Amino acid sequence: MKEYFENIKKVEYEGRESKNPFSFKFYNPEQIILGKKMKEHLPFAMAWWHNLGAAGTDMFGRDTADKSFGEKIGTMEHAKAKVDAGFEFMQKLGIEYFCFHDVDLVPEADDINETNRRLDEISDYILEKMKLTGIKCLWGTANMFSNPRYMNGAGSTNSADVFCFAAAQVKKALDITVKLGGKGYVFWGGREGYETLLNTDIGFEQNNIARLMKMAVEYGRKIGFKGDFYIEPKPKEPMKHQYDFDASTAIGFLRQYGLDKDFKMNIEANHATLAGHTFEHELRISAVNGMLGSIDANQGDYLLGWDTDQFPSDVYSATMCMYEVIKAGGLTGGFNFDAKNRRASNTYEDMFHGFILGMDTFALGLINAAKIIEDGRIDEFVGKKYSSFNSEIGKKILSGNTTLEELSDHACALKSAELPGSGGQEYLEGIINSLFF
Ligand code: XUL
Ligand code: CO
Repeated sequence: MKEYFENIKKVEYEGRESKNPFSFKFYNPEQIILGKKMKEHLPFAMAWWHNLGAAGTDMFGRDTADKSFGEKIGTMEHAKAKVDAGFEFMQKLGIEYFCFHDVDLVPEADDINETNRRLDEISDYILEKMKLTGIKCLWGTANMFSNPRYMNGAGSTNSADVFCFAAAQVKKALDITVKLGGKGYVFWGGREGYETLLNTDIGFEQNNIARLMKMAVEYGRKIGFKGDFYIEPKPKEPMKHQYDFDASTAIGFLRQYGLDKDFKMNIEANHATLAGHTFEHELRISAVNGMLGSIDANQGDYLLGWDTDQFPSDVYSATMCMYEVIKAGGLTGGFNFDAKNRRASNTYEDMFHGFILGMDTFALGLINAAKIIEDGRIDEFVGKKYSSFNSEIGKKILSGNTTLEELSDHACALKSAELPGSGGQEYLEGIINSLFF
């Protein structure tokens, strides 16, 4: 069997003092944190599209990296070489999951019947590799944004025929996801939105998106899909306005159409920041609604206004993420590195550096989040902050066993209210720093 990354051996944990660039400094899969192995806290996944596909093309220039893996791009030989290279890559890093779009796996043909045939062929091949290696599928999805037919949307398109193509792609992507034992199925509405209201019927479009999702749930359950459907919110890009703007919007949409029992959120860090939120805000909103499913782990650049999909290096952000995940009792999904190397990081070695950086960043995030939880002062502060609701009147409010009149009488008897107590932000931020450094 051909070895693609022959200069790189299996990447092992060597500790923070190690100068070996192909070692983990913090990710120690077997290390126990809060009673669980690090690798159980952190089910990492490789995104097929970025790692095996993206080769550095941007709006101003063509590929800088070679992702041909020795075959002609656009052929089934190349599709198979990607499988071989991808599994070697995951094995060398100890990554146990992958995520895919349908057309990441095979070149799309002009005739959808031929694309579907190719998907059958490649998924047989992938299944063999999965059996040999124990590597699993985290989630699958259909790319309903690249093909020009989706220029006016997929579920939100104005064309009934195009809507059927979207349905056909979802059906096939579900077939393949189930065949590969995927834990989840993602809807990311890249073109489900609008550029101008002058040509858009929002109500019509949203009803149709919900119809497509409903049929996906019905079909998925019929063919034995037991996992979660996910919406991956994003406010914009490629569209000016996307309907799944953020977690709150997406959750409201799911509830409106009765889809909330089958769907959860797949929260992507860089999408959160594009929506004007922190990553942890989106995670918290999902968690309090019982819909925190999976994570696309990456980061943006605060000086740029688009989705840069960088490998996570911000330990503070990763810590806040892991704090939310642990508090929520873990994910049903995992941590998919929806991240790509910078255009100038164009070597095979850089592919490994990206993942080593991301995995070490999340390991540090996990270690730090455990420190915050074990320390207990943040929890204690928050507990005290709301403690007035343990009083007689507070308990009445919480139980719903009161009226506006009674509460008004309470206020009038007090005549004026004391200030509700310091928010203590600087004190709490100081605790975080003292735990980290
Ligand atoms: C795009 C994005 C997608 C989804 C899957 O911003 O994040 O790759 O993760 O379609
Ligand atoms: Co994503």
